[in-house]
Amino acid sequence: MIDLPGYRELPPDEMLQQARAFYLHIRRRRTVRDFSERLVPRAVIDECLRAAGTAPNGANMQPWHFVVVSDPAVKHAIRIGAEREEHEFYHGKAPQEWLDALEPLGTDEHKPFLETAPFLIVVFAQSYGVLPDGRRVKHYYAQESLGIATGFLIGAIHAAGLVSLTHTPSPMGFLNELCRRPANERPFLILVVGYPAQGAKVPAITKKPLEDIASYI
Ligand code: IYR
Repeated sequence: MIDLPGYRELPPDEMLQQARAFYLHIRRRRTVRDFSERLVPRAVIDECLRAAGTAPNGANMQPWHFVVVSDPAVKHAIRIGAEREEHEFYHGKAPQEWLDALEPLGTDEHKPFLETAPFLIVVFAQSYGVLPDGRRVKHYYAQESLGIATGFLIGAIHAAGLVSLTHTPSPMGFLNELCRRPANERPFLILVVGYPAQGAKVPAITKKPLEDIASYI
């Protein structure tokens, strides 16, 4: 055990100020579907991924791998694979109730952003680890861990002044081959990252108020 590194207690007024400032910062984040082609420095993505890698996770197994795709040929192949799945989803697989729920978001099977945006971060969850000698290492709470790490990643991208879109084509099996990832890894989601297109529009949606999402007992 070591001393808690870098911990700094805040006086109550500063604590409230910081909590409020973070809320005001994070509530400006919006999921964007209209991306610019503008390039983003790779060093920025590196820092965002480092932030994601600090996330709390099951037994500190860090059961994740992030594949950053900028190669236009791979992005194109991902778009083709995703649009094929999405076509099925929007034309038969999805129940009407689900399609109705998506209506306000204006989504459809066309995913041009998978090619327009400079970076796609394909997030993989490792269901188990593999030692150099081939033995398997058990991973715990991989889904929860990945959710938290992806949250950190989305927050870091927002803090860097970029926008992102969580895209979850399903099934996503084709991503293992395209991203050259092994069988112990499952695609968790694709994070589309870049600048918003000029005049990018987002749906007029709101978040639930505090009283509706939390209670104190
Ligand atoms: N994966 C589909 C459908 C979709 C599902 C949910 I839940 C969303 O919040 C948004 C979209 C698509 O990407 O279009």
